[in-house]
Amino acid sequence: MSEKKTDILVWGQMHASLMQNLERDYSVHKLADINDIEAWADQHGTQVRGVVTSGVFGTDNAILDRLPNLEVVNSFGVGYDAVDTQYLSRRGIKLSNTPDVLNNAVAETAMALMLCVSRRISEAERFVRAGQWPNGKFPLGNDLCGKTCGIVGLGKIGKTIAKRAAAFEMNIAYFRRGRPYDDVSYRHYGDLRELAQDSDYLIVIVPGGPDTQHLIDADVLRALGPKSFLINVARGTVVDEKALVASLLASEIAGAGLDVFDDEPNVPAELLKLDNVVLTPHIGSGTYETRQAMADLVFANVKGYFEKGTLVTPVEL
Ligand code: 8YV
Repeated sequence: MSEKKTDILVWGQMHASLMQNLERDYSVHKLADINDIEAWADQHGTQVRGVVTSGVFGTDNAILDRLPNLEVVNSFGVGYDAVDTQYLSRRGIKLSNTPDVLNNAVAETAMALMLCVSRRISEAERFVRAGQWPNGKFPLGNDLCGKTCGIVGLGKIGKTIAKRAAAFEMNIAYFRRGRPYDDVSYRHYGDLRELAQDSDYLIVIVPGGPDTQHLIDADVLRALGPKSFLINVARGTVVDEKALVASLLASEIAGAGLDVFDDEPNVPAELLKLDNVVLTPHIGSGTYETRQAMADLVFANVKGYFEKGTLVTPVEL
């Protein structure tokens, strides 16, 4: 007789190959298909040993409370701010994420947004499509070459962005509270306002969560100034969105490239009307190659945990 498969609760629509792998080897319950969570949990809650979710879906403690034998949460994405790590730690539940495999894709998204806002690519394309080219010339943009790229959060993705921006002959600077990193020679700022003041492009790539909530506030935006741009590929929570909208409407900064928002998928209506803002729907890691690598890494973590008792990329709780 074949062994009973381990029960896993999958939080939402996941990468197709990950779902295929999970459904082949595990007994998969899909949260999206469950209408009455209480009734479902009464029947299956005690069997569930694993949860598979994403950085965007996160988890909900009220649901996790109904899974008394839960051992592990495997999350698709590097950011896990939507998971209550203190809760997991209290219950002794392990967590994995997908670091490293998405460094390049997110860095490329940051570069794309930076190029797009500096050279007004989206606006220029709208100009051509609207048939405006025969009526006159399109306004000029800004070089990246020779400008200062200020990076808020010089972690693995931040360093990948720095390398790519350096290849565009930008000057690289970064913000880190306290001491500079020993392994980089980029200019260090311990004061975020000072970095903003000296940056032509301020790229935000710190983890989300309470520690970085509204790190980019009205003061930082004012310091950035009317000739400089904000790029956010981190989390919407890191930027005070109301302050950002106000600052854009008052032309206190030159523009913004935003891949993440406070209340995704809702984007403030004011931003939709602005030509100097480029808006993308949280596509930072969204390439075929990277999403496949992320899906494979989530599955390797699930397998690693249930077959060998070890996670490939555990989050220290
Ligand atoms: C999302 C991300 O997790 O890795 C992260 O932190 O924000 C993204 O990669 C991914 O889009 C979830 O589907």
